[in-house]
Amino acid sequence: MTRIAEVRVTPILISDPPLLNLQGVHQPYTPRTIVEVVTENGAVGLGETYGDTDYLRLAEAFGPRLAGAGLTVNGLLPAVTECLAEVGAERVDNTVQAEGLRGSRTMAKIASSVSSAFEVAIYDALGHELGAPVHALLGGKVRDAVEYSAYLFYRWAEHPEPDEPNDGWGAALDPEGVVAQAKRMASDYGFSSFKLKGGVFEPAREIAATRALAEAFPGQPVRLDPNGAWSVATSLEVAAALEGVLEYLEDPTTGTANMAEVARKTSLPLATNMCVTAFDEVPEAFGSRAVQVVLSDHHYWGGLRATQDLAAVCRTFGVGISMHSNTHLGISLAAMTHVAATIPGLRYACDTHRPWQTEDVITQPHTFSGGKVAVSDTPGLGIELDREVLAKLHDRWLGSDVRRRDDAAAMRRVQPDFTAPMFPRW
Ligand code: GKR
Ligand code: MG
Repeated sequence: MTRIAEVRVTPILISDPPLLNLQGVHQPYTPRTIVEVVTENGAVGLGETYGDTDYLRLAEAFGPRLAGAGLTVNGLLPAVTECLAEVGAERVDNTVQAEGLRGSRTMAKIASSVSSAFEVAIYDALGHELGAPVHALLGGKVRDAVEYSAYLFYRWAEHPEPDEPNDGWGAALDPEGVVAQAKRMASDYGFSSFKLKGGVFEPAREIAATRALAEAFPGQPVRLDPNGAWSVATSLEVAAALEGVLEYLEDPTTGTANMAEVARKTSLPLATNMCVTAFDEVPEAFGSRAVQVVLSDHHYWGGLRATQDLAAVCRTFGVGISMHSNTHLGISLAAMTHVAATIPGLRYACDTHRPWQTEDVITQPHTFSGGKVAVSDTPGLGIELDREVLAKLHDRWLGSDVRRRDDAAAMRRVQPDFTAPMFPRW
């Protein structure tokens, strides 16, 4: 079997619209790391992960260590973890606020997020070598298309500076704006599940927007995710107001104990991508019945096989599974689609930020039909790197000093006294 000849790690900056959340607003440009694993036969496997300095530095340090290795994913995470112990990380923090709305930022999570990019790239390369799609390497698809939800955001029309990217979607700051955004998402992409990112305005305003969505799309699933912004009491008030309206309430409050208390007192299922973000957080959360749906993210759970493992654990405990998303490009969407295609009992449409990205590093960006992405049966992930775009986005990275996602700093350009609120905000 062929071996790995070379690994390339390329930092890029991708444009991002001014989407609002609890911690501020998305920056005009956000970093991602693109990984290429090249085999001795010249097959290229692609991976994508976060681009913040700690992730990039680790990916750059680890990549060359794969030269000469086989196309195997066993042992990858321990090797990346060992490399991280050598290179270190600057921003490690066990509080749930630390990772910009993705739960805590631990050494283990930095390692698994970086390992996942190499794992995906190795699967892609292996698929090219064997002439098999990644889903087949993961055991085979159980569906031909994966359903995604419309990920709705309160947002400004534009970033503050005139020369910054403008995607033309316009502002959405009230129920009418949110419904108009949802209608465009439904007509352009065919989505029929809707998730509103909350935690931006006081709960009553977000309840009104959620109700407006439910009225505009009768019978279609609607979710609300304030990223843990509310106290237990506020969560229960919102839950009472939206019982019968929401499919699930996502991370109303912060911490497993608080989520468990809310879960005990509402009939709404609670979903999370904040209080259960790693395997060692599962026993407490499942034991206390704090969550009814885990939103997996193959980046920070450690890759595609880890996502399948998580799905098996969730199945065992009767907990639902779906997928979380952060700003990402087509390599990650391909990886999400392949792994989601292999998971039995995926009852909820997965999240994706992809419609918000106006650029991609793959030659044929995915299309959504009826809110779904077709599962590719061509070898590997079924995508090809657009080297011209990669070079352009890398040049942008070289010419900029943006080295991490910092929504609070982006918000301070407009509100100089803004600080990301401590939990709970309301
Ligand atoms: O992109 O603003 C955002 C989201 O808030 C993201 O950072 C979250 O991690 O999408 C995420 C979520 O579901 O919490
Ligand atoms: Mg969430």
